[in-house]
Amino acid sequence: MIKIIQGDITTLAVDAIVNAANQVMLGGGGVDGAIHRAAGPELYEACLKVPEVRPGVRCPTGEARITPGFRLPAKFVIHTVGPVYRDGLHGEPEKLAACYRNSLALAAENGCKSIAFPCISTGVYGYPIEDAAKIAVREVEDYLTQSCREAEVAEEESGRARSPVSPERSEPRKRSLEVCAPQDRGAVAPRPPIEVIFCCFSERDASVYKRLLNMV
Ligand code: AR6
Repeated sequence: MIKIIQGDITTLAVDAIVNAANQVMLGGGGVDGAIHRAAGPELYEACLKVPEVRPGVRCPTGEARITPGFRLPAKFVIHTVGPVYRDGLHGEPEKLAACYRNSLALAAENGCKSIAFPCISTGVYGYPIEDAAKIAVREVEDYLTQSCREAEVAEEESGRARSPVSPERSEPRKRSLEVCAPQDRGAVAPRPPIEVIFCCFSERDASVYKRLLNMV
C-alpha cells in the first residue's frame, strides 16, 4: 500500500524512515539535519560505527545503511545517498532508483512493515521533483508488485503442499505459477508486504506525487 503525507518525517511512527544522507553519513542540513536532531546524539555515534568503505565514505551513492532510530518514533533510520543532479545524463536516474530499491530491500531484511521516504536528492542535491518522483513511484510500485506476486506464489505452493493436486489439474496450476513468477527465484523467501509512505515536506511536492499516483 502507498500513502502520501505532507509533513515532517521525524514525527512518523513507522518501522523505518529513510534519510537523504551524504556519503560520510555524519549528519548535514535538510532532512538529514532534522533526523539527527530528533534522534539525538546516539544516532551520530551509531553512524560513526558504520565502517568506511573508503576514506570518508560510509555509504556510497545509491546504497543504503541502517541504524536504530533512538529518540525517534521510528524504529530504524535507513540512510541512503542520492545523486547530486547535473543534467540527468550522468547516471543520476539509475543511482536514484538504486536508493529506493536498496532502502526497500534493507527494510525487508530487517522485518519492517512500514517505511517512509523523503523526496531524496530533490533539496540540496538539486534533482527536479517531477523526474525524481517518477523514479520513486516506479521503483516502489515495482517492488510492491513483485512482493505481491511472491506472496501469491508462496500461497499457491503451500496450498499444493497441503493438498496434492490430481495430475489433470497440475498443468494449469504450473502455468499460472509461471505467469506470477517469470524469473527463477530458487528457494528465496517471499518479500513481506510493506506499507510505503512518501513524506513530502511541501504541498507542491505532495501534489506531484498525488498526480503520479492518480490520487487527485
Ligand atoms: N521531513 C520531510 N522532508 C524534509 C524534511 C523533514 N523534516 N526536511 C527537509 N525535507 P535534502 P538531498 C525535504 O536537501 O537533496 C543534506 O545536507 C526537502 O524539502 O534534505 O538528498 C545531506 O547531508 C526535500 O524535499 O536532501 C546531504 O549532504 C527533501 O527533504 C544533502 O543534504 C530532500 O532534501 C542531501 O541532499
